[in-house]
Amino acid sequence: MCNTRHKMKSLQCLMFAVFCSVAFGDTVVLTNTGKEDGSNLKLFTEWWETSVFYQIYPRSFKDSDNDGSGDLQGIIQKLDHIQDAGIDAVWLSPIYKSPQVDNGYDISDYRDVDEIYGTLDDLKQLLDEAHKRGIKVILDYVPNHTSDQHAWFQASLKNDSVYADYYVWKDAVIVNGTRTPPNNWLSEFKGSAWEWSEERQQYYLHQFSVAQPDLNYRNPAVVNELKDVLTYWLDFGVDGFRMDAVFALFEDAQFRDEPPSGDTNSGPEDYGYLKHIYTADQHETLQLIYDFRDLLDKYSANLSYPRIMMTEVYSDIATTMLYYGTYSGSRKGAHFTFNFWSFILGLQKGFTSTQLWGSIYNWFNYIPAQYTPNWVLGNHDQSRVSTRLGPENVDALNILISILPGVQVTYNGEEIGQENGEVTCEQGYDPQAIKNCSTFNQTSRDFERTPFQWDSTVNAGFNEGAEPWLPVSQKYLETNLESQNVTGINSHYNIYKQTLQLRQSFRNETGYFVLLSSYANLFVAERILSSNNDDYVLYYNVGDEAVTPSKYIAEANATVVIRSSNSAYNIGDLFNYNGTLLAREAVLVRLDK
Ligand SMILES: *[C@@H]1O[C@H](CO)[C@@H](O)[C@H](O)[C@H]1NC(C)=O
Ligand SMILES: *[C@@H]1O[C@H](CO)[C@@H](O)[C@H](O)[C@H]1NC(C)=O
Ligand SMILES: *[C@@H]1O[C@H](CO)[C@@H](O)[C@H](O)[C@H]1NC(C)=O
Ligand SMILES: *[C@@H]1O[C@H](CO)[C@@H](O)[C@H](O)[C@H]1NC(C)=O
Ligand SMILES: *[C@@H]1O[C@H](CO)[C@@H](O)[C@H](O)[C@H]1NC(C)=O
Ligand SMILES: *[C@@H]1O[C@H](CO)[C@@H](O)[C@H](O)[C@H]1NC(C)=O
Ligand SMILES: *[C@@H]1O[C@H](CO)[C@@H](O)[C@H](O)[C@H]1NC(C)=O
Ligand SMILES: *[C@@H]1O[C@H](CO)[C@@H](O)[C@H](O)[C@H]1NC(C)=O
Ligand SMILES: *[C@@H]1O[C@H](CO)[C@@H](O)[C@H](O)[C@H]1NC(C)=O
Ligand SMILES: CC(=O)N[C@H]1CO[C@H](CO)[C@@H](O)[C@@H]1O
Ligand SMILES: [Ca+2]
Ligand SMILES: [Ca+2]
Repeated sequence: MCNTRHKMKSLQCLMFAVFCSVAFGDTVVLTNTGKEDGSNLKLFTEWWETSVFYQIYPRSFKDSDNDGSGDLQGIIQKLDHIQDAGIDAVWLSPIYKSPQVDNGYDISDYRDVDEIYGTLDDLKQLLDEAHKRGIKVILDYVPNHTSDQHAWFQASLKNDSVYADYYVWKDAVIVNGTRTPPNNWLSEFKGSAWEWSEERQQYYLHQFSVAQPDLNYRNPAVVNELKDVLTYWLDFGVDGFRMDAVFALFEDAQFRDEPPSGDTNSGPEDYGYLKHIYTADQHETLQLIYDFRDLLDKYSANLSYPRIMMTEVYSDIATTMLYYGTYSGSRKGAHFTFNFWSFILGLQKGFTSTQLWGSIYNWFNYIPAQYTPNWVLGNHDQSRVSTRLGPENVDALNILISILPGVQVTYNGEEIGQENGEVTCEQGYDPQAIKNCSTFNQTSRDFERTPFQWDSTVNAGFNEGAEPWLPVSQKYLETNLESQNVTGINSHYNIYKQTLQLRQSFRNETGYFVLLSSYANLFVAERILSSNNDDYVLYYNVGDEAVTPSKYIAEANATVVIRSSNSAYNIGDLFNYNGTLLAREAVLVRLDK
């Protein structure tokens, strides 16, 4: 096993790692495409493979007309910030026409923009302005269901000859004279997944809220409609899609009851009560994802760069990988499927160096070599990383995911270390959470959706003073972009920006080695560029006590390139292996040759 001192090991250890099995925390050699095989380096040639994607939550980003909600013109006003940060692409959470029962995840017209956000013309302008700055634009795509206000559903209710089978309708089962749903399936929002329609005299399926009927993907007309929607937006000029909740597209054709999960925390009405073997990750769902990919590849064939898709799946890690495509690579799926495992599901506050190691290694261990890794710290459904893992870890984590190979994803606000906001149940909008105020603090996703903190003016510069749809966090005077950009040489934002700049030089690499090590509280990630042997090493003290790197690592001559905001090092300093790294301090060095 590879217990050589860090500096010595690079190449020797590479030879070793191919042959020896890896124990948690040991130095492990990886490549950009996966684990262990150093000879199998791949050049990332497509734009998205090395891009930084920035998720914008439009309603909370920037309110241009002071009506309380962020909008497309607001995003246009802030494109300079996105460019300044060094971001390559943005993806917008849903902006489609919607009754907003579920914050835009209930769509009533797939081809139009909701008036909260603006118009199709505004979106066109946003695309033009972004493209002018070299920034690509990804739209959310919500195929799991429509709004019950959607014209298709309204027609389906009436048994319209064209739309009758657009949704999943089933007859009631009469038990002892009482009407009951066709099976035991549960909604993610609690209770039966079936709702009786007096009008149609049948039940319809809704895996989410009653107002979000599931589309019937077994009807080829529905599949064609949804493919047409993709083509419509591609023609409009978007660069790709982020596909929401795709695990739930198909259900079992025989509508079999699901077995109990055995989860003792779930009551019989709770989604977790059943094991979702007939409503999630169905074989047909994967085939459809692969078909969507074919559509994108065909569409892109004559274009100067590929249009892409990314999928949102919270399945187990082996199943998640199937959304990238088959293990053999015979069929491709998403360009990438979000890695929620490494930094969201895999880590908790107080994590150890070895847990961090394992959390990253896990993704490399499962991802087939032909697919591109991706690294995600947070999103609109998760407590902000600053709050979830601690603000003192934000710089280290931003630097870390930037030097790992592949795609980097930033949720708006992570670049300034924004923490969760303060929202009461009465102010909240998260449909599941506001149903029960006594559990709102634990369940609401409103906390991570409060307005972006731009500066120290009224409402943090989100707008001109109108009451925002969700309150601006009280922490905005301490944490805002302007103060970090202007005064903070060593601020979260400047560290983020420096890291993205450095990342540019990793782009055209024919491949590189990544080494992960864990020595007590000291986490080490090393990246060696193959073109010029530039060797970058991140030393990150994950613990609460100071550590002396030379206790674990042989001395070298190394220059500090980037460091966390709690560090006493300056850029350009010689790194002192005999000195101490403070608790949560992270220092990225380049080894002198
Ligand atoms: C940050 O400051 C620089 C230099 O003054 C300026 O060019 C840039 O636009 C600022 N960025 C933001 C997001 O304010
Ligand atoms: C139907 O009614 C009979 C007689 O009351 C009872 O034994 C049986 O359990 C009932 N079946 C169900 C499914 O409730
Ligand atoms: C609509 O069609 C379904 C399936 O054919 C049928 O069961 C139902 O009774 C019809 N509803 C009405 C109101 O005609
Ligand atoms: C791409 O270009 C080729 C050659 O001009 C043409 O035959 C083909 O139809 C084009 N494909 C698409 C999807 O436009
Ligand atoms: C709300 O949550 C509390 C705590 O879990 C529970 O006791 C109560 O029954 C819930 N109320 C409703 C209406 O579901
Ligand atoms: C929710 O959190 C707020 C802020 O910490 C607190 O004031 C409130 O009492 C909490 N509500 C409940 C029901 O726990
Ligand atoms: C990477 O390669 C592409 C294509 O050869 C080139 O356009 C681009 O400028 C290169 N980027 C860097 C950072 O060298
Ligand atoms: C660091 O550089 C100095 C001056 O060039 C040299 O004498 C020394 O041996 C180097 N140390 C290491 C560990 O390479
Ligand atoms: C660091 O400590 C080692 C062992 O105590 C010593 O040999 C070395 O000279 C020290 N290096 C520096 C730069 O002080
Ligand atoms: C993973 C997930 O639940 N995705 C979306 C699918 O639809 C529901 C209901 O609209 C949304 O809440 C989810 O965000
Ligand atoms: Ca507005
Ligand atoms: Ca479905």
